[in-house]
Amino acid sequence: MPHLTSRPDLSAQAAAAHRMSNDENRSGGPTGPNTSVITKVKPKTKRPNLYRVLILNDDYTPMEFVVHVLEKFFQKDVEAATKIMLHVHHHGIGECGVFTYEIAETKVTQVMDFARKHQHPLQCVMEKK
Ligand code: TYC
Repeated sequence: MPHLTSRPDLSAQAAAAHRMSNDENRSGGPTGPNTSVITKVKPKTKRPNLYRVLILNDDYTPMEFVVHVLEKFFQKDVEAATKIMLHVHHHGIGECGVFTYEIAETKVTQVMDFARKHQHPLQCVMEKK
């Protein structure tokens, strides 16, 4: 239902201009300079850049170790982890997850440190999506 007011229905900007043209709403007050500022609110939510974290196949890292890595650092259950591990075993590379830059970087470091600690050559990298 249209609301009843003293002025006709104006767009938001026209309404702002109308308000600012009133003496009591001018920027300098009733005696100040007759200037108006019309601001437009712009929605500014930005989507973050996303990065894939990938593991690479090699001939030496035990399959069970890779499954363990996927469970420990990527919250995969045994079934999902095994599927990813076998994909990497057969295709050479595979995705562990997609993250913002800092999280992806942390995952890569955690996996590389863990592999090194256990003396496995497992490689983990990130790439921008
Ligand atoms: N190819 C390894 C093997 O036969 C298993 C493996 C899978 C290693 C995935 C790394 O990212 C990897 N033991």
